Amino acid sequence: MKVFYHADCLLHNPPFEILGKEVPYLETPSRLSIIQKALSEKPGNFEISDELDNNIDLREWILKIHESEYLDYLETAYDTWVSDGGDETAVFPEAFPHISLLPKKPYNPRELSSIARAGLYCFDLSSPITKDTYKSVLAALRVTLTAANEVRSLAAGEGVFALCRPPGHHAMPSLCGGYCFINNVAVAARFLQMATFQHSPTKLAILDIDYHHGKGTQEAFYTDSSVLYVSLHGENDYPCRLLLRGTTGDDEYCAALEHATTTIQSFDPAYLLVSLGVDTHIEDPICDFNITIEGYLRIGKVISNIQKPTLFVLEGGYDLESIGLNVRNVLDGFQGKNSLWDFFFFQYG
Ligand code: SP5
Ligand code: ZN
Repeated sequence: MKVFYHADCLLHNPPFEILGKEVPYLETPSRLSIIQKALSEKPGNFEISDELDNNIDLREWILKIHESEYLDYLETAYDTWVSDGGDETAVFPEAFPHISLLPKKPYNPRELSSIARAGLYCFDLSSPITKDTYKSVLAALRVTLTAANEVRSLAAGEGVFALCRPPGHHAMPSLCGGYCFINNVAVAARFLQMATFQHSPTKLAILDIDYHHGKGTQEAFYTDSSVLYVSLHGENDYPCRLLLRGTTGDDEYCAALEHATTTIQSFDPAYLLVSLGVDTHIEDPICDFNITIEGYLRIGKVISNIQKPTLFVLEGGYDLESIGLNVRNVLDGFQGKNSLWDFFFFQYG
């Protein structure tokens, strides 16, 4: 399987976030390096490339999902913040301007103070903007769209992986949050539809297996019957939707996933996009599911039953001990390569 990756995705590195208290930033660059290392241990299964398609006009495609005012904010937020006297570490919201606090008349958002803007375009305290954040955000999208270009030449049941960060599925037209800034998968879906089939938007399915609900992705396509969004996520958890209970383990999860794959098969999309989060793992520091390392092999196998050209894009997953194997196992399970056997032969063969 081809894997696209770029070192600029490592640049976004805020020192902390606030989850009730100040904690080290969970969505850390080492997530990517660890996954890259795990994939490169299997050179026969994964071909990693950092040669990205520099001809893609990212702005053009971002604007299919996001507001230009918001893109303008992401690009200028850090410099404005610092020149207004803000801390050089990162743009960090300290006030969230509720609609009742905003001017009644039409106003130019650029005229708001940088503190007001930081809270206007962000919904939590997990998504600070550092000097290099915008560069990483663009790199993540370029990795994703380069991989999307590749998916067009794949056969049914083959896949390509966009190994990138920051993730995207929480990002809304004018809002960052949940470690997300630009909705990589949503932009890729529009890119695939419009660049491939300019005249008749072809059906696509997005399967979101991150622990969290990808509200940004869901809303982008809620009224669009050409894109089916299916998400398996934890109930009563951030940002609160329901499906699977907190104790969900491999069996229960795979049963629900099989249900999802049946729905997708009957929709019969041209391509499948997978929001690949492994924060469903039993040791994940912020999530409650109990998926095991071996469970991810099964998950990959179930996804392969959909038998479509498939674009995997990285979302969450915060247990640094297991993240490499978890991601590799989904992709190996999808490719019909059983890492358990490899492991066995490595240990005892
Ligand atoms: C892409 C992605 O996975 N973003 C997730 C962002 C989650 N941030 C909020 C974490 C809140 C943690 N609350 C712990 C509740 C445990 N049940
Ligand atoms: Zn998540």
